[in-house]
Amino acid sequence: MFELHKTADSTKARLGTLTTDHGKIETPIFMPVGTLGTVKAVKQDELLEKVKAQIILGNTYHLYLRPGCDIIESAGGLHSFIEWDQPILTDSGGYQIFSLSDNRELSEEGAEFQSHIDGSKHMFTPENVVDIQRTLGSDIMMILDECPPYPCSYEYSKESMELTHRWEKRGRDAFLNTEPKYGHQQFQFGIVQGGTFEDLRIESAKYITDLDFEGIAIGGLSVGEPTDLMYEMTDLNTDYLPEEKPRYLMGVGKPANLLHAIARGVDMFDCVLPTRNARNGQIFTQNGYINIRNAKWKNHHKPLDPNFPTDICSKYKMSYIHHLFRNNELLGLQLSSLHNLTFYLWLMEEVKERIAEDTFHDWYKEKAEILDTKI
Ligand code: PRF
Repeated sequence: MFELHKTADSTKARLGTLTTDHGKIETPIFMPVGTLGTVKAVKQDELLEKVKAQIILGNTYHLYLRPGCDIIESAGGLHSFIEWDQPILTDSGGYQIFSLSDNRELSEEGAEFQSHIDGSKHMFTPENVVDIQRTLGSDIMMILDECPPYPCSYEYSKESMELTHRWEKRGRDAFLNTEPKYGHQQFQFGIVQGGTFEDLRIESAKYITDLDFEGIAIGGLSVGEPTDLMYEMTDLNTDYLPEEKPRYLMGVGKPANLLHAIARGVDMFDCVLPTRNARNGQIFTQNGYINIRNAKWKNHHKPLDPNFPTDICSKYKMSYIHHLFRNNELLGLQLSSLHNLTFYLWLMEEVKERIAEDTFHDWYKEKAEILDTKI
């Protein structure tokens, strides 16, 4: 399902193709987040034709709570329900239980939690999140894990990792003993944990590799640790992951973070940052990022970047976009979300070209610095 075409000369950057029944994904790739079956403020046809998204993300936790598995199943699965005929990856819910729900309780069996919507009680187990994701029908499903906070003691990180490992073994068995529901293949990715401790990260990478998932995610990072530590752990993990499997760094990140992680051997990313920050007025450009709410754009009657093919860059005056934001107009959110995602996918194309031409190494650090600068 994954074909590795190339590993760069002087970095660990890779080119690959991930093949699903809903289409091919050329890596490195960024996956827009559509938690509830919608990438906020962006229509499916725009995602496909303008953003050029190759795969989007959904969340088991949210979709299970609302609208619920019965509705999605009777609609013919998530692809059919949301009218998206391209690949979908669903996260397992482990992470969302920790970040969203009230009163969660972990046991050997699984994670019990109270819905953030109505307080009702639920239990996720390694087995039932496989069943739920079978019902959603995602092309790639994630295993149930625990993502410990940062900072976190060595003892807690170790115990948590060991629990996650036992859950991953059970989840893998459940996957191998069940069938897809809608006639298309599904893959399952494991998740490496281990906090910010080198020996645990190595142990986890080895353990998860042995379970022979179709792909492997690096979890537990970008949870508040210093950026350099995130890069260090990522670098360490990819050293212990098999070459022939796709690697997915969960919940990352800013454009600069993507470049640095790609140089360390990561193939896939997801993050709410481009859409969430778009809604706060942060717009990414080839020369750095701006905040369109800033008063300095009030009288700026020119487009932002005539060379970039989004409406926000080449069509509208910045003063107009600024005006939309100052008045909380919905069009501002739509234009900025569409732009930021288009920018992220454009950046992945730039990366792929440079890896193919062997110029990635000379380009990415300086580019990362530029992209991380406020204009
Ligand atoms: N586990 C899962 N989903 C995630 C994470 C994780 O560790 C992260 C960490 N940044 C984001 N999303 N299941």
